[in-house]
Amino acid sequence: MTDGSLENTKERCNQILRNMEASLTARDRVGIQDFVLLDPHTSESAFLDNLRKRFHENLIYTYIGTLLVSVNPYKELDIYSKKQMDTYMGVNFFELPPHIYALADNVFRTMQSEFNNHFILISGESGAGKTEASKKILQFYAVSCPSTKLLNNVRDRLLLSNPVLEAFGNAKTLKNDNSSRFGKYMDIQFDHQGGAVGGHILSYLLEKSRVVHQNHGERNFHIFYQLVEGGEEDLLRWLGLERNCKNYRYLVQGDCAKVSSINDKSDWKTVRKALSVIEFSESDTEHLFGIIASVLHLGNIKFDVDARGYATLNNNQEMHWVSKLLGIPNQVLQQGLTHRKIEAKTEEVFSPFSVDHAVYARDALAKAIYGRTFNWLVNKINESLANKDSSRKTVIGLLDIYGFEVFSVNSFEQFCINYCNEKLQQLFIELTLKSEQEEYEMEGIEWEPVPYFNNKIICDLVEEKFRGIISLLDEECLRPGEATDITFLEKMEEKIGGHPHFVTHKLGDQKTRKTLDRGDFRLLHYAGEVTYCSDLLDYYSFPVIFKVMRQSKNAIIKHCFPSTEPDSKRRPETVSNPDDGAQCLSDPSSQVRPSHPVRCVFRFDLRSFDVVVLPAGHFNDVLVRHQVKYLGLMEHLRVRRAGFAYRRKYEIFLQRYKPLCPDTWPNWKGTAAEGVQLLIKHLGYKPDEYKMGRTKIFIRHPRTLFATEDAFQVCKHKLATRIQAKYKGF
Ligand code: AD9
Ligand code: MG
Repeated sequence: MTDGSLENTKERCNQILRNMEASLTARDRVGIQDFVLLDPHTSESAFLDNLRKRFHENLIYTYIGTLLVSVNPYKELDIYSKKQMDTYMGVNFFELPPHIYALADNVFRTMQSEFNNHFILISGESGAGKTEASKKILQFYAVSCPSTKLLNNVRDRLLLSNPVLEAFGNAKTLKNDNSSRFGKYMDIQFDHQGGAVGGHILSYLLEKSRVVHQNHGERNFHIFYQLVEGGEEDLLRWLGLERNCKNYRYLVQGDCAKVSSINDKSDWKTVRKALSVIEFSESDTEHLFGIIASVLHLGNIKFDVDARGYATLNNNQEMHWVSKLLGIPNQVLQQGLTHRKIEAKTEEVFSPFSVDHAVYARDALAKAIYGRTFNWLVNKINESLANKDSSRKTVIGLLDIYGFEVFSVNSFEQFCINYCNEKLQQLFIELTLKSEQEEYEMEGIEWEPVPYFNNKIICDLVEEKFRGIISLLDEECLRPGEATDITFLEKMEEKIGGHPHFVTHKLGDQKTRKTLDRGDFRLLHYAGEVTYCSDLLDYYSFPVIFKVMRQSKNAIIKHCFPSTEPDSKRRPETVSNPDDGAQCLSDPSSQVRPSHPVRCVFRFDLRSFDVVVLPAGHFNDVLVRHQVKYLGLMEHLRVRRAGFAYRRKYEIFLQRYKPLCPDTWPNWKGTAAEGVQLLIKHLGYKPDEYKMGRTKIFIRHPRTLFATEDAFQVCKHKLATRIQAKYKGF
């Protein structure tokens, strides 16, 4: 921590310089720790060389100014110990080698000193290390923040919310054994003293299709396997489950129920313990696991064909368990799963389903039950994290969503996930490349614009009113019975056929046609091409069976299927239906926009600290190069290198550092800008170290600011000592 002595201040500044020099001399071996220090005309290859060199020395973190780039080592490194945390606590950003703790600490101290809200945006493709990065940050705060008994309680809940959410929201995919299948925005609330006093979590679009279908080599959500593998004998008996994942259709489609990197038994214990810390009552957990088991039983329900060719259920054992666990009469459930209700003028008519329809209804129900239970779980965790004290707090927000995905078959959920990533890329561009450059222009700072690819054109393609893909999908969903995959595709071809980022078989050239089926469409995303099947229309819901759920005696199900729910027939099914897509399509980036109230209480200002994570393992050049390109890291570097590391409104800068030349102010009457000019003259800033904008001062290098900040700390310390000495006798 800053101890306030002048000698120490000098030593710290020298240390920064020594660090930088050491970094320059050792660059042949370990590369450079801040890309800004690379040669001015850095090529993409030099950029990659630097990352590779560092990676091979187990140096996974590198800065681009204040942006942290992290390369996934796929192995445990001894860099996250308590000792490491202590080393980074209270130390200026560039004083030590790059680390996620340096970033976390810097965000925390800026929040403390300026008393404003911040958010940390973590981006990168699936498996790159976003969730791990967010956990490291949370752990750092848990250890470094002031602690009392009460605060420790909050801290434990914050930490333990993770294994619970991961159990219910993560799964093994081909890219990542612990892939987040939902987007998560978490804010941590701090009081005046910097104690973590509460938190809040927002979740986005859980990938519910996974409940009923998994691709080869993938699993369902972890919790199912944890329950079957780790659940206590009594519990399993009560739930009617056998200790064998292979017996459940919803668990075996990927043919990999057992994964060497996952220990379902011990994870079960962690989740059980976490649930009790987060204050889940006995009855909550009973109902919760009742639901998980009922989903497994639902998956095993088989329909027979009756004499007329319709679906029927005969004395089905699985049905008995679903009925028991959900607390709904067997007959009512059976009726709901095998019939559609047609409301005529004066009466209700039940029309029977074919077996295909019944299977579809069963799966739709399983997805809806699981998805809504997940939302209930998040709300429940939020109740436990809620800060009861209404005094003003500051917040650090962490955004960790599922990364960009391309599979061999990409459906509606990949479409939503990749759209989310497009929106985040927009936010990233806006906060870094766009707004940074615009600010220089607005402030009248001389500036050579750096060109970059703006993916707004792709966001518009998806979300534009009346002609974006989502609008077109909504329109088709309003024509049940008439709309098909093909009519949807044709509609897209008609309305957006000329768009440079949209291709179909019909619209493509000869080469494209060879790789694109007639029923599919391709989007040229910022991160690469993805071919989607146009079965997006499949996302109809089955309101009859959903209505049946309202009769449930299971408290969670009752809560999740309220009788006040609007009739889904009267609204577009895909976008506004809470069961399919809505949350994702409500754009996570909107939560962290400066103009957007977060939970109607806080406003974020424009301070963001970003982490970019890259997948590597064996440092696959092609993979990393691709990501460096699509994440716009080279452009980011160009902007950072030419720009200024720090900027502050004149008023704020003057207010803070005024005490550094106390003799100037007593009779002084000038503008804040004039005051700052006097101040920096007094501090001896050299002309190339700063620029005066219209409303702000821009400081080129962080070390200039650190020296000023440290001098300020010395001054504060001296003042405090003087006051202490003066009042000693009282
Ligand atoms: V996804 O979009 O949710 O599919 P993430 O979140 O980007 O993805 P995740 O954080 O889950 O990826 O990391 C994937 C795996 O990489 C982890 O399970 C770890 O095995 C590994 N990993 C990631 N970061 C680190 C690290 N800093 N140190 C060691 C790491 N291993
Ligand atoms: Mg993740």
